[in-house]
Amino acid sequence: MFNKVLIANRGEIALRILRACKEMGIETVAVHSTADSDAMHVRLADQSVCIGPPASRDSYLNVHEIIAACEITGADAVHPGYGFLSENAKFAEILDAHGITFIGPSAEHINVMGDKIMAKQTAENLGIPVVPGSDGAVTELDDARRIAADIGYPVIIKAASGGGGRGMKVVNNDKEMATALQTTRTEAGAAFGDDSVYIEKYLGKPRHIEVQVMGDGKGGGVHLGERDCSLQRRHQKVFEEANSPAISEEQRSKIGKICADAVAGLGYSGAGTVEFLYENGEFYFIEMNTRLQVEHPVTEMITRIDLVNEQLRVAAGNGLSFTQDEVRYQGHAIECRINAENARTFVPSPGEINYYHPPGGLGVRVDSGVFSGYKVPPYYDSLIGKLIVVGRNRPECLNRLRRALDEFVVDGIETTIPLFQDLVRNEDVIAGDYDIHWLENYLAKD
Ligand code: MV4
Repeated sequence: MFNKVLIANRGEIALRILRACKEMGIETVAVHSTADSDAMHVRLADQSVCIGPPASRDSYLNVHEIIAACEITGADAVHPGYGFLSENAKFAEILDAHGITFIGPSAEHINVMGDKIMAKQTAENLGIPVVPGSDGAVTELDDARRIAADIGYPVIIKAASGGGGRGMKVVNNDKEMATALQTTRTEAGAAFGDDSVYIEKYLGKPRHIEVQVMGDGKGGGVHLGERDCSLQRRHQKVFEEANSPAISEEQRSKIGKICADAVAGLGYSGAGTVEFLYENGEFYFIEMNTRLQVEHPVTEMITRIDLVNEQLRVAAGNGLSFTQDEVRYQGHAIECRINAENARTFVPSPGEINYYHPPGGLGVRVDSGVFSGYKVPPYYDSLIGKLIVVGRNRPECLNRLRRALDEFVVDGIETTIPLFQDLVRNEDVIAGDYDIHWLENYLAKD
């Protein structure tokens, strides 16, 4: 196992990684910007190194400073968390060249999944069901029209280097195709330096369901069931649950096995998420994320498996601590992302939290680095914590979540807590009856 892990991230995920390291007897190094000197994970780490000014590109994205911090402290591995350098293949390569372990998959797997055309072709070759569409990139209008006629309108044009909702356009008929193809390609070229686009059948009312996978680094792969992340706004997830209220046990093991076999077939190492759109009982692959995700705790709460611990084991060459047969789903878990934002407008609300009191009790987990007196800096995304609640079943989980939200006090700034207090009393949410457009329609109503 590693002696010392450098945590190349901030906020709640830095603390999450630090906790796993401490439980495993691994020393920790926090790197931080000047805006995060008083952060909880910096205080709790064995060592800390200031790597630059507040702007991410000068600190959390500054590869040279991070490598220097590894060398100064003698860290033998880096955990990138999510965001920042977590899906940067170059970073993984540079660490490797310095003899430092990147806690994540190989640079090659990061690269393949970063290109959405390659990712889809790879997924299809591995037997994962994909959205019907073009076989690779489309450049010619004639080809685009022929493919659209084949699969039927509406279709969606997506940038190969996009993902997460960037660089997409829905096309409703042949007349719209010419301008849509042109503008998506131009915009993709400008935004990503790559104007490759591909075409898919547009699914109108899908759910967003993702399967948690892990490669053991020795050619084996497992899955840990799915998460339903359909409740989102502007491609930012807001509320996630495991398991999905829409998926049966048979569907879970069927799609799970397909993903686990694919991970094994790839020789993939570490944690990953296979993202699907789910409509009319069918799964359609859209993307694969090659990192730990924000919403990983809902999977942890129902499987009781520490995903960060497993990432560290795999990266150190020790394999997983469990087999597929040992994965059991117990109860139901829901996560609410607590953002420093107005609960209706989502306008950021940085500043000092003058009083903080998190909820507790049976089945309640709060992953957050904030405390009374903490100042939320204005430079980074506004996630300040996550409330994760587990119950023996979904109704019990929702009852517990209602009571936990009512206990939660964050004074001095605005947060998304009031939105969740409304959502957990909404009949569609209670029934689990929602798709990827539900939250935006709900917010547009008043
Ligand atoms: C789609 C789609 C409908 N049909 N692809 C948006 C983010 C990126 N991961 C893929 N996205 C979508 N791809 C087809 N063929 C609708 C979306 C989409 C979406 C997907 C997941 C979660 C939220 C979403 C919100 C709007 C659109």
